[in-house]
Amino acid sequence: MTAYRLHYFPESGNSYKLALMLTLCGQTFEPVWTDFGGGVTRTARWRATVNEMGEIPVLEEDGKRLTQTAPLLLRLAGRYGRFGGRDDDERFEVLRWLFWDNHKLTGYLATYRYHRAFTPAPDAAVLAYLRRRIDDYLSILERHVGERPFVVGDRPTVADLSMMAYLSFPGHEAGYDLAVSHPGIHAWLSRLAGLPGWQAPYDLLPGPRLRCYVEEWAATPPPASAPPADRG
Ligand SMILES: N[C@@H](CCC(=O)N[C@@H](CS)C(=O)NCC(=O)O)C(=O)O
Repeated sequence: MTAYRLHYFPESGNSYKLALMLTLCGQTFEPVWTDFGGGVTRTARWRATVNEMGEIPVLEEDGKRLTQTAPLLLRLAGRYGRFGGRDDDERFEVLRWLFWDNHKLTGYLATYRYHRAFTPAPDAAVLAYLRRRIDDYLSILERHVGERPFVVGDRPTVADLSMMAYLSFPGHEAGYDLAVSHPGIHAWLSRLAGLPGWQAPYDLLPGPRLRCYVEEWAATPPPASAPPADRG
């Protein structure tokens, strides 16, 4: 049996992809909370000893450190015979959407959400630019999952697990109420949340959390200097 250790931080949707996949495959992992907010992944020491790419998550398999969620999800799918494609066409589709997710959906949404919710003074122009891009990607996803139950046909694959990750955090962080704005995505997320063993991100990824500025502003709006329009 493989012994897994997951280097993560709770707000990391990329970490959630692996934590959820392992959990749905009936595997346990040792959580290794990492001080991302404190900048540990930027240190030369961390990059020399944990991940030369400077990124979270890192998955250890029996002590071997591996990174990049897409190949890791595919590796786990092959190992446990779960959430992979059934034939060449499905495998091609899974890979196609994994690339799209990494480049577009997760790539922009993770950046936007982090800047919007977890930094003290986000740049309104940067937020507006990123939001326009994400709105486009969400409209693509809304159409796609509105026409089929899962990303690749009639059953969930690692493409779903990858694409759902950043959309599964509390809505106030990215500032989308998907039930209202994207009912097809909302229904697709509900189907995935119904998988046996599914858990929400912050339940699966415990430990000290980053300061969430949007949450604080929602509770007590600052009187003098208003937050950027996009973040209110
Ligand atoms: N494509 C990578 C993305 C990993 C990634 O961007 N992780 C974020 C945290 S969730 C990170 O470490 N970012 C650091 C940076 O961009 O400098 C994967 O799928 O593992």
